[in-house]
Amino acid sequence: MKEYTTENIRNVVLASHSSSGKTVLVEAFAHFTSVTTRLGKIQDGSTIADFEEEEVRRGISLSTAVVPIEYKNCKINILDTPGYTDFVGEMISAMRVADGVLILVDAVAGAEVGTEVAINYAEKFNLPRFIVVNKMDRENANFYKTIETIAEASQMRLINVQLPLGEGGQAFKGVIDLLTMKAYRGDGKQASEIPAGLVDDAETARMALIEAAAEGEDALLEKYLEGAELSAEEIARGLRKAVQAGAFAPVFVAAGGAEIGLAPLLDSIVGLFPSPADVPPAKADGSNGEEELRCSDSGPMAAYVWKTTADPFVGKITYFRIYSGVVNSDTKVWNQTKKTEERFGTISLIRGKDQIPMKNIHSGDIAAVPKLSATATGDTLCDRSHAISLFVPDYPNALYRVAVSPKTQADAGKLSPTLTRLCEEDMTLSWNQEQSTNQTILKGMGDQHIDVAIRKAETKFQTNLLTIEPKVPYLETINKIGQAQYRHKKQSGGSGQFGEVHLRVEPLPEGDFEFVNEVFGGAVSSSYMPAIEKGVRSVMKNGVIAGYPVIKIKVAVTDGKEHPVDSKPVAFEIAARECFKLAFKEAKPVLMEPIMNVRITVPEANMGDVLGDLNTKRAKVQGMDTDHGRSVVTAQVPMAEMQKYTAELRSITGGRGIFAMELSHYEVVPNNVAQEVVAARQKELEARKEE
Ligand SMILES: Nc1nc2c(ncn2[C@@H]2O[C@H](COP(=O)(O)OP(=O)(O)OP(=O)(O)O)[C@@H](O)[C@H]2O)c(=O)[nH]1
Ligand SMILES: [Mg+2]
Repeated sequence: MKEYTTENIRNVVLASHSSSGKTVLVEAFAHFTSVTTRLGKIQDGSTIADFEEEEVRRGISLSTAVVPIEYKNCKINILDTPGYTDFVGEMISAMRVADGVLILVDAVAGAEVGTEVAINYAEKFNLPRFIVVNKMDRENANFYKTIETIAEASQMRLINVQLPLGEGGQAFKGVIDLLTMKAYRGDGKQASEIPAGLVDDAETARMALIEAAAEGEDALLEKYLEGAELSAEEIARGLRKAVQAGAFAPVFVAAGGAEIGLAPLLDSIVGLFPSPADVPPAKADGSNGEEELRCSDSGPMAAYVWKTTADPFVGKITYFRIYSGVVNSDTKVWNQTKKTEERFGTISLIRGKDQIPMKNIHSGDIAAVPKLSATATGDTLCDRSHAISLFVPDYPNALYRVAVSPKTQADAGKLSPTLTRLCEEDMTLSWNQEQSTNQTILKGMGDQHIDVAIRKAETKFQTNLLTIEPKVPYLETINKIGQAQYRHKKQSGGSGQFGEVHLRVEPLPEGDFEFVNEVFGGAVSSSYMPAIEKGVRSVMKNGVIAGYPVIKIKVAVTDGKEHPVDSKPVAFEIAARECFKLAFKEAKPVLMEPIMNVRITVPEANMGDVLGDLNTKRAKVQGMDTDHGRSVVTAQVPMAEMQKYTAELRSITGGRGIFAMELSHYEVVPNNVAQEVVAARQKELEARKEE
């Protein structure tokens, strides 16, 4: 591919509800612009964008693919994002580096949850956006009804730039372009006259388009209001400005799968969307505060890493977008986030799974480089002598948790490196070792997200993992004072063991653990105290009543006995362990559970159901509010009740609800619940014994 400079680049994201035809539309663009000689199909797993094994298997996109195409002396970098909500992190990363968004809407289904999500993020990132009413060749496709659903689902102003030439099945022949007032049949290479029956509709729609275009520039609006006619050039200019300012979203018509409407849509992508040189300068943190980076080859080098892939065969690939300056192959680049130098080998443009090696990449372009050692998604790469940081967007908190364990011994050693590499690829996936439950926790956006990660571990990294619902990290403590004594004695044959310990345990409201020696008159030498403390601590770690760590306790050694020959530290350690268990059981032990602060945001219509559901969850509702027309509930809910909430809220709200959650504090578990937890622990211990 030839080198394209800033003015001739367009970075465009395709975003929508799953199955609106993004991947197929990219395929159609690629075919139309002669990247391929055959149109790939989702059903055959032969598209450029869905090349990963899991994408082919499931028939949906799971990560963002970059497909650059060349059209009318421009390079359009198309970023095909997944529409399924679990993978929204991919869409966020793609929008972070795009200059325009195409929001596709299925012409039969109309606006769906994913449409709203895509529109909301496009607004958040302040990106100019097109609406594409797609799949117009489906039976029952309905252009005007689809537009109505979009208008209902968002506050966005919509202006038709095209009208369909027929709709539904074979009847959909092409598009009428209101700018040129021509009809474009099929892929749209050739223009023809608008059929007589549709001229009136087209004239009316064009009036609205001209009025909207006039708003793009004060001088044009004045001229328009004075009743003067705007030239074609003026209309195009006004429209371009209004779209780039985000004043409204122009509406287009297409059927990617039938390769209809491609040329007029590409013309508008090139003509209406900004090049990287046209967008406001990127803001960056420099050594002297905030800096503005104009996108130009002559500026200081600055690039943002928006995607990383880890593959055992290809190795690591780092995708970046340049915000200023140029990037050349075989150079050294400074990673300001990690404060380290990285060696760039051959840089490539990426098209699906293919790499196209390039010598230079110009300002504003998107490219990739293999085998960087320290760089991760979200990092800024720049010139060491002009160090700056570009912003990292907010990603939603991943609240769906599973506990993972290796399937076999061979998998055990690969567990942590595999999870680390999977999480490196994905800003919404993370893992940690939960100390209190001794489980490895994998956190993601939902069951599909976790499922894909587990499959990738298996196919890409040959690590087989099992998943179960994670244990709630309960804690054990006591409510009153308890005392006990225990003698450990083994004096038959060989060297003997002897140690006797008396302990008192007390609740410790402030602080987690205190250990004191109250032995009077030397019944137990102080040299045995460390062994006694060790014994106590080992039991505290594993719990007494239900296997959870013990906290908020004071332990006093009050008395004991030792033997001049047979006493040794290990004997006191064993005695202390047993004694502590007895004293603990005497002291009215209780379980403590984590209580979460939860904030749930849902459409007003779902509020009743959400509250009803919270009622069954031991929740304490703390407030209700509205925010941008949506209802917000804040509540404190035990973590044990929130384990499956990602899926539950999705089903209550049809995917329109979101929630955030963080640990507030620990509280005593009510008796009936505690009994169940203790019983589960007993069962687990018995099962372990049988093994
Ligand atoms: N009739 C018709 N079907 C289409 C068209 N475009 C796509 N499809 C079909 O719709 C399904 C989904 O298409 P995709 O391109 O995978 O949709 P997507 O938006 O990429 O979906 P996600 O990757 O899940 O977000 C596939 O079965 C396609 O064959 C179209 O223009 N007309
Ligand atoms: Mg797709």
